[in-house]
Amino acid sequence: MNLPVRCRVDDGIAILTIESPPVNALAHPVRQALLAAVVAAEADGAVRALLIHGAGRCFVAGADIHEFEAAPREPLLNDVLLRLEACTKPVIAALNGTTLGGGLELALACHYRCATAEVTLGLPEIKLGLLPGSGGTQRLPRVVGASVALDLMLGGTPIGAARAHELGILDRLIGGSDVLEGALAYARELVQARVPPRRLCAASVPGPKPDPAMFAERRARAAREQPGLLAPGYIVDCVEAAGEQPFAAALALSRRRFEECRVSVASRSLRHLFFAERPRAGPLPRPTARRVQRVAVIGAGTMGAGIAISLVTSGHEVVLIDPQPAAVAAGLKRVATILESAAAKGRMSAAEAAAAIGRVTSSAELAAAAPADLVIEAVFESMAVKREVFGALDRICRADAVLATNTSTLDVDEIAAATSRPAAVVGMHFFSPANVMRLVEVVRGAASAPDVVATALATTRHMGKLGVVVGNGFGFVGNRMLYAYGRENQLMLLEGASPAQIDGALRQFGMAMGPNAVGDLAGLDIGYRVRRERKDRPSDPRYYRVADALVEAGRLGQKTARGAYRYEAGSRDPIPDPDVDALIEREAASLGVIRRSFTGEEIVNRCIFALINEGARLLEEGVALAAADIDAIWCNGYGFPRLRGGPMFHADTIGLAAVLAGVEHFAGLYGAKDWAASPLLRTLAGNGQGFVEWDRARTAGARASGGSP
Ligand code: 3H9
Repeated sequence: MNLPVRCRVDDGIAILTIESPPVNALAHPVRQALLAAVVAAEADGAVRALLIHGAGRCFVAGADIHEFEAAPREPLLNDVLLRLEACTKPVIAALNGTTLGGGLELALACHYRCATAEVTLGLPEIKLGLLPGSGGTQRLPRVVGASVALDLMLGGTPIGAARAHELGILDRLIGGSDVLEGALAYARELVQARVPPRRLCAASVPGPKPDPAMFAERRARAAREQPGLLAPGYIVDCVEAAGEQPFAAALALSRRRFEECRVSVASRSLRHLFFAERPRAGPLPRPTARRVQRVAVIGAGTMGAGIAISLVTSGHEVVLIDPQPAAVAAGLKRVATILESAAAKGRMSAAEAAAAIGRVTSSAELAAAAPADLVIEAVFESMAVKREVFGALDRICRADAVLATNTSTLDVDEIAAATSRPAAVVGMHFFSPANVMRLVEVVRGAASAPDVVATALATTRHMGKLGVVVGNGFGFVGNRMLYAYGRENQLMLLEGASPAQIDGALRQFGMAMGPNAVGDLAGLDIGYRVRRERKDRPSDPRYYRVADALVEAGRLGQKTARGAYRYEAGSRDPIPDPDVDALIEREAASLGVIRRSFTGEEIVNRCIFALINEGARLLEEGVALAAADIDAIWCNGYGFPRLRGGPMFHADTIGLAAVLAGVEHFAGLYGAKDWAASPLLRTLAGNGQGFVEWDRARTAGARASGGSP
């Protein structure tokens, strides 16, 4: 049997190699094997020191996050680390790669630590709504002091080996890339010098100095900056306890606090998103993506320029194409201004900004797309215009080029049909501003070749973005759900809720912005135009009536200082406007809608249940491939609260039976046209299951049948 920890002895040094792909996470079998290997090496008379390292590109990337769904199984990592630290022979951690969370806690429990220069290490537990639960809150402050330890744990951002060496976390930096060779030499030095084991848990090693004012300030800041999470305040408590209580007592406190965080909804949600946001490996080997270096971006507006920025900052060469010379000039200027300002703010060096700017050229001719590996079209959202562009690209582009459209709602198959090579066409739906927003919906058309989809996905990843594969259909996943959510907003406006009341209730729920403020920010004319392009536009006269009336009154949103709110010059703060109330009342009266008052709970339930029900429909139809994909899309593109894990995970949290009851309640009040419960929602609720189980069953089923889910 292959044990996840291998041991060989090299001239008196026991080399323990943790080998548990892909990232050497400290799952139960790894903990068992590590404990056994330490005990055996200590007992082996031929061994004078132990050296622990990881196989592959990680030392250890932490505890196994999958295991946090259940109660911890012995041996607990805490106990393994205490046993390891108690070892009577020197134990050296040789960090060969990424060292995170429980991985760094393991290294801190070792008596000495060395690493190669390219290693990064940190305690990112906070990003999962957790605290370092295996001694990190106790051992790290003993090495770097309370303040730096709090910076590392509350920020969760890893640091490089050089900085860790400066801080004393690493005792030795190893030259070259082979950690083992350098670490063995270091271990022999330590053995020759007869250094004793150095234990951070020893009573002789003091915890950080008590500093009540500093801890109070950190606690207040943590509550302000990371509301809704238990972990930040608990991290401060545990580091404070490290200076006030014996090691064992403070360690026990940290363990209890870790457990409280582990079972919290916020941490469960963040862990769900951690996996939802990993690139989906799928059950089969992924088709190989084509190489993409040269990209043509068609359309030099805000979207085209934003896409170009993301491409050049990730090393691609871009030609920005627009038939209007003034638009090209403005697009190029926008690229340069944004990159220069990023350099001025210290987000990149001036040299990096200059190099990125140097990678973008421009043209007024579509023919400039001829050498491109990938073309991304970002022109006006009109089927006629897009078909014309794709027809021309078909004549111009290389046979192996990937042709992507950035449409947000139009039919990718219809666009592809304008070419003689629909297999080469795919959707890449960027979100605005494209240089900032991480999400890209990669739209798989009926004819899109697997390697074309893989190329779009790989390119988004290379751009540092999150690509989620979705099917073709009006609005794909994100915008189609937005229409259901927005529909309820619009209807409630007619029925008597004000824009500020609806936005306030949804912000209180955790949405980054309310739908009315979002509409004003994006421009109400955009949705207006899209609704007119929509083939299956509902015939209901109330459908987006308020938004249409605002546009028809010239209230396009922030850009005209008037939309669902009004705006003072130079300010983005929405101010409720009695003119809007009057406009809505007029529209309601003309449609015969009776107005009434709303509670915040009713507002939230109508919008969020509509969202969940539509999400379930998208799963049934196969437009969304997984509930986790929907969650990744809504948390990254639409400001859904991460601490609720996305709409589908939130549905699981409140229970699908309760969601179904809510949907049926609204169906009774407002009719089945908008509120017919999704059959999938009904089935899962009936079986007492959630969307997480549905995802799991689909993945397992696909694996068994050798297909993709
Ligand atoms: C912790 O340690 C708590 C302790 O304080 C206390 C315990 C009591 N577990 O991201 P990638 C999987 S909390 C399980 O695509 P990359 C990942 O799902 C933990 N699985 O690669 C993916 O699987 P698949 C603190 C994990 O090169 C595969 O590995 N640690 C874990 O872009 C490859 O991942 C963290 O928060 C894990 N810990 O990035 C670190 N990590 O192939 C979390 C990864 O099936 N991990 N997987 O889709 C990361 O930040 C990145 O994965 C890493 C590699 C930088 C390591």
